[in-house]
Amino acid sequence: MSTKSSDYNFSEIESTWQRYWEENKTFAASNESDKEKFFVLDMFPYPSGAGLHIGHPLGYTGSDILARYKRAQGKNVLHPIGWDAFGLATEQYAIKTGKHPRTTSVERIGHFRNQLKTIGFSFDYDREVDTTDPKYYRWTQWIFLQLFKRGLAYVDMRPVWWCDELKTVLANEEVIDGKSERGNHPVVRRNLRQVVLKITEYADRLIEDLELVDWPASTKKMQAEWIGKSTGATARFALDGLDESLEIYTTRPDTLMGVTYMVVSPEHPLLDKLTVAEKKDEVAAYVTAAAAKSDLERTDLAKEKSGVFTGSYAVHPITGDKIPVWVADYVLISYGTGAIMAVPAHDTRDHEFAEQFNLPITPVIKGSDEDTLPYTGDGVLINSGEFDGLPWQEAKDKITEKLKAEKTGEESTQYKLRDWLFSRQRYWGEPFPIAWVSEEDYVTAVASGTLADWLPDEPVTYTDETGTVFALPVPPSALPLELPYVESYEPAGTGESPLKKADDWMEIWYNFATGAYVPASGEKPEGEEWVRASRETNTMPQWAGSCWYYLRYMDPHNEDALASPEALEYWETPDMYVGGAEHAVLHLLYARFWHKVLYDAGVVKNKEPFRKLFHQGMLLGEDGKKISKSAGNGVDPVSVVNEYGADTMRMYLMFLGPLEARKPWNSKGIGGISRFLNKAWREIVGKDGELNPKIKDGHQDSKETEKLLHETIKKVSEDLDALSFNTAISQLMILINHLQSQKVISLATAKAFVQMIAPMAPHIGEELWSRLGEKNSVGLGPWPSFDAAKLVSDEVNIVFQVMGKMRGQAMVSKTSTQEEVLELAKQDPKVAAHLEGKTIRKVIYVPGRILNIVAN
Ligand code: ANZ
Repeated sequence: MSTKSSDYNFSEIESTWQRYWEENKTFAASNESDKEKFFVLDMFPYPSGAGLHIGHPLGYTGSDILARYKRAQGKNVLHPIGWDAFGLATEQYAIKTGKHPRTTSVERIGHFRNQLKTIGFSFDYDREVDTTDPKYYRWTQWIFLQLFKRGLAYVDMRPVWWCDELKTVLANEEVIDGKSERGNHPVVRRNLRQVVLKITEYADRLIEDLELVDWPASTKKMQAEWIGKSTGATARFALDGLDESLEIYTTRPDTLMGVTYMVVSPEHPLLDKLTVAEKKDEVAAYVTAAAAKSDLERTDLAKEKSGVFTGSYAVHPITGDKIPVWVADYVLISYGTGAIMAVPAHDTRDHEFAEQFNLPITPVIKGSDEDTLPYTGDGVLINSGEFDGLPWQEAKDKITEKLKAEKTGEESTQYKLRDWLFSRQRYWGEPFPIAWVSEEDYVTAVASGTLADWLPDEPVTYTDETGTVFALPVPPSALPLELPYVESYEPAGTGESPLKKADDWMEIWYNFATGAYVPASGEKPEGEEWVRASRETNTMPQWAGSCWYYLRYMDPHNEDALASPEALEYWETPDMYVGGAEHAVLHLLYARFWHKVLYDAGVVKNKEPFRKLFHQGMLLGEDGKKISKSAGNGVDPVSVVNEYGADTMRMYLMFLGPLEARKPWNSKGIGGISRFLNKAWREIVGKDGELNPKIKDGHQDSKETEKLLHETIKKVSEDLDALSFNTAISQLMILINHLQSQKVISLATAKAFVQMIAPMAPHIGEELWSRLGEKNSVGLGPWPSFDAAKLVSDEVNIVFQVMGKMRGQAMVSKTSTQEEVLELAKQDPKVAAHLEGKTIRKVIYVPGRILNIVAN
């Protein structure tokens, strides 16, 4: 199949081949194949209102080239796409347009799919997943039950980030600098009932197993730092006049003798007791002010320190000295114990604080005579009584031992990682597959044995002023628990989910054995498995669906399991994952956590989900600034496709620079790629639309052409493996320029050239391939191979010397004899000039290098 045009009519060619791929399912991956598999995964898009932006085709083109290249090499390639359609983006678009999120999602997905199709990605569209499809989220809920039964889910009142504007709770990761990541709105702390996942239980494995993956070092580092494992000691300071002690966490127990004050965070449970009567008002005002600040603002070194003395004193565990206790917001409740021993001589923040409030500063570590305070380096102990003279590392152990002996402290390991706040007070998300029942009904359900495989050892409970309720898992056979249709899905702004309005779904008579339910307003059905229950009003966050979608691609229509064991075994995990570095922590950490839970459940066989990761760099606007609506510097991929064609856009995106580099779009350069593809076209297609007559089957290409062709095959293959597309394109440009300069080229060479441009510019690749007389898709291969022997030229450069001085050089055949080379040298005018009137006494010939003539 091909078009008939004699000119490079990209729009006709592109739509022709897109139709061909669709009709022939050219890119369908098979679950029953003897071929070696290759799984190339893209971070799937959330189909927001705006449609594709230029960042999508950037990464997607890179992964598509790899997928097409591996397919041409004969691999069974899985290159899927799907839709991350739950969550805030869709819901906000729905609220803005007044269309239900369900309608909106379907529409947006259709729009995204159509747009992607115009770019010619080799996705297997039969394997599409949509996180909002009950057939999909059935398994998201099933994985939640796996977490639930392992005791990895619990419910708790939590101080959480609340955004008034978005009317929702945000995860720590969604808050940047006191503002919501999405929309940049202010956030405050608020106590709300939340579902929380114990990701902290996996903290060590999440650090250790980073060793197993081939990821950018910076991303691994960010994950490790996010988990933030540190070792130190906790110490308990008695509180003067109170029956309690204040526990602190320090990474520097060696500095214990340099403590000059203590600090508790504004949220610390002991603060009220610590605050003396005359300080109450001041402390209360301070606490209110701190609640409005983000952790980052509070701990920012550049910010001025603030705090209030509580009026109370702690007692030093070794010296017995009285130490003032302050409240200050640079100490966070969420880390360590929420209280610190302050050592202003050796900690930067403490030093700033002490200077500001005129608190004493006692150096206890001496590095050299030139120490300036705060001194944070290593050294030996001073001003530390019995510990004086000890090197600091040793002092850490000694002091910790002493605390331990006196039962006022011990070693401690802390993590920055917090449990994962896994609920949103929103409509557009997966419902939690649990039902809240009374203790009595819970006991009945447990005793019935019907849920034996799905109950946690410790019941998940929640207590408020009305009493305690117990969470029963929905039996997996009753999944999916479908999200009820509600007319009004706008967040209430009270912290209650709009689901609360779905009365007949929320308040129910519930059959714990089957998961069946009827509205609580009706009559209770017969049978002891029918109990009064309430649904969970929260829904899961958008991260849920994206935690495991790569597994569903392996077997997307399976109704009995998230994927069959055979499919999981065959496809294992993606061989390459391409996506933005903005996901370095959140999505990539959450997905790793879930994968490990599935590993523990025996569902998957690999410890890590993404063995190899590649981040495409950020594409900036033409002005070199980050693309944003407000800057108006966006690039619309659809209009680029309309103007230049998808192949030109794809190639140009890859030619802008290394895929991983951050770089600006430049509309001026695209003409160069357009000319390149036109050149390629002209080389294959003659003026009359028939094959260019310069292409001759069986023609013997020149040595030079052969060598360049084989060099190009080698380089392009290596570059595509390394995702180094810009250099591959440069090499293809060199080749096409050379081919243009030849009067005749062989059919084989023309074919190899087309095979090599096809992964990058697939439509023109298919068209030229068919013009060369081929019947199958070029995408199905083969991939040209190079002959190493052809890479080596049989000519070498020989330097001519006369009396040791260079006088000329020439390319000569490797097999040339000394006599032949000497003849050649004598014909060189410069050599001849230096030999004039002289007699050749001796000739020294180093084959492949030099011919030196001794003459006088
Ligand atoms: C005394 C000390 C002396 C400290 C010194 C540091 C240097 P990393 O390394 O990040 O784990 N800290 C402990 N809990 C805190 C909290 N909730 N909010 C803010 N700061 C807190 O940090 C551990 C150190 O950070 C701890 O060690 C403590 O200060 C402080 F020369 O204790 B250090």
